[in-house]
Amino acid sequence: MRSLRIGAAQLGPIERTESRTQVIERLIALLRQASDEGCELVVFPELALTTFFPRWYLDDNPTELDAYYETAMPGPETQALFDEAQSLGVGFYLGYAERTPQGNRYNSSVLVERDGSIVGRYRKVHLPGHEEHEPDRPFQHLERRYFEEGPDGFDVSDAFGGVIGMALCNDRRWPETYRVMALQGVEVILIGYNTPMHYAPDPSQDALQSFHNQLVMQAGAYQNGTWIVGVAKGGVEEGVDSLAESMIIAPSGQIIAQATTSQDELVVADCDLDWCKHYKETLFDFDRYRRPEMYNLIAETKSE
Ligand code: CDT
Repeated sequence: MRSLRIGAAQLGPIERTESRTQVIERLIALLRQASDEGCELVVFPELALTTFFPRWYLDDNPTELDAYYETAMPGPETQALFDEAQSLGVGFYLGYAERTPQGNRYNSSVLVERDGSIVGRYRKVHLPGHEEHEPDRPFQHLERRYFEEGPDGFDVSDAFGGVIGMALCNDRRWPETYRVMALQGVEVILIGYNTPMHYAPDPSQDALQSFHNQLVMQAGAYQNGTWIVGVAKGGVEEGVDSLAESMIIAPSGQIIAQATTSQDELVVADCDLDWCKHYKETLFDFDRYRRPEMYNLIAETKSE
């Protein structure tokens, strides 16, 4: 048994006026609680340092837009989070908006080991939403305007005594996300998300947000024999209601722990990484049963 105690550190809303320092105080409070409860790895949401700014068309306010991105990780404000985590001996996953020295903008995450070193970086592959202002929507989803598609794919890291992978929000809806990491032996996939309850292009999906969240992550876990930790920034943020329901899912596909509020909340589970073998070495023994020569279309073709 290789047991890793993981904390899913769900966040409630972050208002537009909330400073980085205020948000980081909330993250540190969750980190301390996680440490008190014996967690070795804490998972924060996507874009965890600010309000979900893609909901606004900000061309008239480039100063505000620029301020949402981190130009260094750790940077002047996030250093306090790194320092606290290192002194507690707790590692973490953190989603944030990245601006590189070359000026590229990505929706990113980092994986930080218990000694404070960054052992993984991820740039969101599947960017949802739209590029242009669509004033008829009640709110925007301008990820495709404010970020570039991540160019690096899905790597995994040998860390925390296992094989750890990262994804962000919309990635969890795509089976390829999980499978590409499973083919590299992933044992835990960390996924931060911001999912508005209202989906303007097809509101018939609104009532299904919770179901779809569970459906994709439980299927991803089971079909790939991996743990999945899905962590929300939920609740009503600047008038937009977003799904909470952060959860930790076992390789069996079962939900082992789940948040009960839409606020800052820590959900803890002991994750036996050897549980993955039950699935990877039997029903989903890839080496024995997969037929990649039958799947060429998946890698060669974008759509019908
Ligand atoms: N952040 C993110 O990727 N959210 C999307 C919202 C739906 S597309 C507008 C998601 O897949 O949950």
